[in-house]
Amino acid sequence: MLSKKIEDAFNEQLNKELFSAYLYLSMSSWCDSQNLGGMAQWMRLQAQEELQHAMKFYDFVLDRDGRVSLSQVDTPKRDWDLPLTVFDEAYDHEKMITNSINDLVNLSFEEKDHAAVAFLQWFVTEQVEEEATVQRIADKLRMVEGDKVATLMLDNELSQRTQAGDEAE
Ligand code: OFO
Repeated sequence: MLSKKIEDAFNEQLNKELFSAYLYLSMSSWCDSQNLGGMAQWMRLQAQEELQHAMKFYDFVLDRDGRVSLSQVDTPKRDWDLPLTVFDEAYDHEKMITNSINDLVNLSFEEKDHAAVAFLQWFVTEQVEEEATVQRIADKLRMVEGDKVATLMLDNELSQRTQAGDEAE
């Protein structure tokens, strides 16, 4: 059984993961509008991965005999000036999510909820990967800034992503 505090915090995180999916889908549609199909594909798969994260929280709350409580998902931004801005903002977003996961771990320790602590370890590790991956792409975009051919080559590289799964880049 979940404490009320843990139940509320996990439901809040479920909402944040759904917002992440919304944000990345919006970023995908913007990339598509700029004819950057590889980046659009990468972001679309990232959105799907965020839905998988949301469902992990959903299932955990149900498995612990808690109540899932869905709340309104914020409207994501829809326009950016450059692909670099998109990935820089994705990186900032992931840092915010990492802080949020760390807060959940702290709360789970306070509540002495060992199952929650164990569950969250997957997310602690996942966030290292989430930040590193998106930061690497942003750094490459910074290197090629203004070079259209190099940007298209990077776009092509990102089109190689085929999975939304946890092991996909
Ligand atoms: Fe769910 O990791 Fe990104 O936001």
